[in-house]
Amino acid sequence: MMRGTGLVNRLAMLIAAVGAAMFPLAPLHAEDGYDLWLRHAPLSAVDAQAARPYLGRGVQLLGEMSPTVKLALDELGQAGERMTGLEPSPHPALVLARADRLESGGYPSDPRLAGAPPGSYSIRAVRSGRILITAHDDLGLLYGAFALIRHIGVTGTVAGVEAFSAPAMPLRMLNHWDNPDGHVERGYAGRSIFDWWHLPEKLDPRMIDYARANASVGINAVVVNNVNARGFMLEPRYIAKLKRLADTWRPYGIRVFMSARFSAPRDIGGLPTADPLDAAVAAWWRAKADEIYASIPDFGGFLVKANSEGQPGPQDYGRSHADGANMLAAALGTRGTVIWRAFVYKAEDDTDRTMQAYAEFAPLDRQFADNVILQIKNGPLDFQPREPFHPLFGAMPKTKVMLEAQITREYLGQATGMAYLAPLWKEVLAADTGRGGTVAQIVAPVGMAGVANTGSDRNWTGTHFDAANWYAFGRLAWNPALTSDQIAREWTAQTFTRAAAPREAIVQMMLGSRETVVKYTSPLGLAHLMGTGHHYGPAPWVCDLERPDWNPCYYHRADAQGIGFDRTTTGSNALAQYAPAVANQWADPATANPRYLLWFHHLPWTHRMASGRTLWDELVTTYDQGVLETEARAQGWAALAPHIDPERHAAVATDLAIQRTEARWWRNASLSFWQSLHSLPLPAGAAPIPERLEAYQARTFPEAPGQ
Ligand code: GCV
Repeated sequence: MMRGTGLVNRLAMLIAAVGAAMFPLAPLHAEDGYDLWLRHAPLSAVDAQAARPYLGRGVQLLGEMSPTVKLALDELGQAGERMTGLEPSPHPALVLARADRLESGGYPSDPRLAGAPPGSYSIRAVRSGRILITAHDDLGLLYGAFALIRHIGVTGTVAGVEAFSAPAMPLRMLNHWDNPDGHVERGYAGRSIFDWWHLPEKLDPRMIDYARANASVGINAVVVNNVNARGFMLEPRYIAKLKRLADTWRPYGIRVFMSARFSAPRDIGGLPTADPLDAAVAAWWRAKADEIYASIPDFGGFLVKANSEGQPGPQDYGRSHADGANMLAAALGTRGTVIWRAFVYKAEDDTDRTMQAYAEFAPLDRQFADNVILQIKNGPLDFQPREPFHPLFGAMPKTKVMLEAQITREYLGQATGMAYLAPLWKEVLAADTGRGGTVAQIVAPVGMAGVANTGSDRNWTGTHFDAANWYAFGRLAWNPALTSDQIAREWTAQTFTRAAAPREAIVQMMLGSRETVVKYTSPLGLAHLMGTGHHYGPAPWVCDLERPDWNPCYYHRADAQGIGFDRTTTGSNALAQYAPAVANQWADPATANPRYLLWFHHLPWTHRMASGRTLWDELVTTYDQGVLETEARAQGWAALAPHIDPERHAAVATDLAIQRTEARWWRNASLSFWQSLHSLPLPAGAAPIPERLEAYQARTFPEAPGQ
């Protein structure tokens, strides 16, 4: 029998603790998840009385009423009604004050606000039990209101609410891979939330709830369409649709951006070329930008995927990425920003795919215009369950760079089970590049983008727990120093329960959940082992796709003797793209962190690991731990039934049961394939593989979503 992992043991203890905890006092009714973390669950009678003066509609305002301030007041009103269930207090004690109006109310200024970035706010306790929310701008007041609501929502009380908070990054952005026909590329939560067909006349109320959710965690920019863009979305009818969204979201502090297809001047402009150095092309983009700004004065700019996976780009005309980006940047001028993606790799280039973006872009440092941002995925491959950080971070000190993370779980189980991604993003943000700071420090002057996981499903994200990833993305973009635990605790208290024992049990389940997925899909630094096209399920055997670097076998390089991609000096030498101090940490398989072992090294199956096991036995053990952890999580959740409303409890139980099945499938199919190469036996005590390899290979999923 497998021994329980630390996580499994912790979960077992928590199950026992939850079982012993008191049953909730209030009856739990079915909830569908639509309200996300903004459901404002009722406070206890005592807490409601205490919170009443600080929530509700009687807030004192020092400053002009504006659409954004009105939203802040409405949010406080709504939160007050739902959390306290009481009429507004006859003695309200909350003051919302623009910093320039504090004096008129006789309140002291807050020096921390001087020079603070837009959206910053302070919350202070002032005379006679009052709470004062101050900001330089209206958006700061809205963010401050959400912060107060969050604090009460999480803790049940206003005590300890004092805070000063400033966003760490100016751009906190969602990238939607939503197509105009409603299909979402890599979307697992139904159809697109954007109803392009009925816009601009008809506005789905979801567009308001979406903006509320974003603003509540500080997200301030949205790219509404897929980076695999359609040219026609730049036509006037789409600009009118976009304007409706921009007008709706403006009071929430959200700027709209569009993905632009580089060949648009040809596709819809009637020009024979899209060459960025062609004067007519530049003029076309300039006119297009003018047209957009005439409708949307605060339009954010264009996101561009160029010369990547078949998308058009400047290289089609022998020009560089900088030529392409700068031409678009000139069209926008000081009005907006071009966000240019660094996700490029070529079929005809047989260099290690993970090295191509660095090779392409690092020499272009200094060549990009001021209003160009290079958007770099967290790792050099493609949003795998685990990758080392992208070597471009820190390698382009003269270029504005931002981080691109994926909230939708393309490679982490899609919308089944649980995979809380804050630990993944924290791992990248905290990585020391050895070239001027951590990834967080390098991107902080610019920002972070997350590929959205929203869809038309009633709960927005397919599974209830995927909403935690949306929430965590926003919170980390606001403050990358927050810990994964803190964020999970906040989200859980607001989404499920404030009661300590069940809340902690849920937090523990969340914290290890991404690692569990790593263990049963891509242990010890393996990557890109998933099914072709839909990227669902295991397919390490695939080796016949037209492009070598689309094949799992390209990445694992397994044969009878060993497994892993040699990226040291004896192999592709991708290590050389990192700062020497970083490369040195990973260069020696004996000392490299096992989490990146097979990413950087090709090793014999018999390689002795630090644990004393052979590499093969270690792989089996890790897959098995992953399986065991999915089982422990399902059991842990079952024990929470008394504390969670039945509708959401049942939905999550189903998700976790699916994940348990998928974990076994990944384990069995992968081990079966590795074993077919080397014929080594499973270590003693490991469960036999129930089916033949051919049976796993024969599974097909033409209906899998998100392709
Ligand atoms: C939008 C991966 C995904 C593609 C995605 C691409 C990208 O390859 O599978 O669906 O395309 O990344 O980030 O551009």
